[in-house]
Amino acid sequence: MAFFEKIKSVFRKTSEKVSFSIGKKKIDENVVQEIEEALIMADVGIETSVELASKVASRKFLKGTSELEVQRFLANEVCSMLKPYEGDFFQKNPAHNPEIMLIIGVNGNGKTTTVAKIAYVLTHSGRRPLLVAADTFRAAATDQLKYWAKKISVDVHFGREKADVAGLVYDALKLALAEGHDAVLIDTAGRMQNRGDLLDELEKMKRVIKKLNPSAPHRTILVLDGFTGQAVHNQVDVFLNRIGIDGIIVTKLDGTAKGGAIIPLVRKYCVPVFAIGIGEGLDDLKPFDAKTYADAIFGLESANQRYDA
Ligand SMILES: Nc1nc2c(ncn2[C@@H]2O[C@H](COP(=O)(O)OP(=O)(O)O)[C@@H](O)[C@H]2O)c(=O)[nH]1
Ligand SMILES: [Mg+2]
Repeated sequence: MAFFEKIKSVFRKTSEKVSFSIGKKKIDENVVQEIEEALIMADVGIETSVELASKVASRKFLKGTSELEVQRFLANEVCSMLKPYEGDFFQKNPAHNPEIMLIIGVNGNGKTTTVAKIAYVLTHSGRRPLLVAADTFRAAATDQLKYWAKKISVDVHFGREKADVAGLVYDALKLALAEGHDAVLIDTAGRMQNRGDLLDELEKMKRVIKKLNPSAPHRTILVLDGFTGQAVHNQVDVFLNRIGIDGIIVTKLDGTAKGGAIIPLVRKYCVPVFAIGIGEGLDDLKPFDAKTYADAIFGLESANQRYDA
């Protein structure tokens, strides 16, 4: 399946919600209202939905305008809203050697899987990542990362269950330097927003990283679950305020009907979307492309560029 077809099917449930019908009507207040409600249903958020609907109202479409034309108009608007937040995530900055990435987020959001997917992409461009199992909370978490490391033939550094993670990360960074890894991907425990001690631990980990490399972590990545919808804002608030984040990765977009939630999220927090997760496989992490995303949530055809290259 061509890549865009896949993305379009990933967002099918969202695009079904976003749909509206004009028929032979002209685009009057009722149609605008319908568009606004459809956007809200797809988790685009009230403010952005109202804004988009009012753009349709003030555009003064002629009688006989088709749904398709209005969808194209909306997709273009969404694309320009999101364009500034396309991350250059997979670009290597030569000044960062090794490039240290800290992967954080609530339990079950997809951190460990995402670490494996990032490592997979990096190895394909000839890089040598070291995975760090800094979720020592449960032994199973380390096993999960070891499983992926083996599968993609990359090194993994781990410790005992309940081991002090700051010490573990310190050792891992030393090892990465000694063995010439050009990327270090640190997988962390699911820090529930109300678990102050876990957030303290994460802050401590960051301090240790900075001690060894003041410019690191180069990418603190918050992993979010595409099924969470609007409630995701609470998670971003906590991690942004306590830890700081450089960008987000939204996982599990395959199958969710809440795919619109990315729009109000990035507009509110002004954080880039480094990548999106569209499945459980290693190859299911893709760079975020505003046009592809905007076209897909409106169910439009799109010929793209960043992916097809
Ligand atoms: N469908 C789908 N499942 C995903 C995606 N990313 C992660 N998962 C699944 O979500 C579950 C939790 O993932 P995990 O990486 O263990 O989350 P963690 O607790 O944050 O480390 C696992 O069953 C993953 O296979 C994705 O993009 N799509
Ligand atoms: Mg995990």
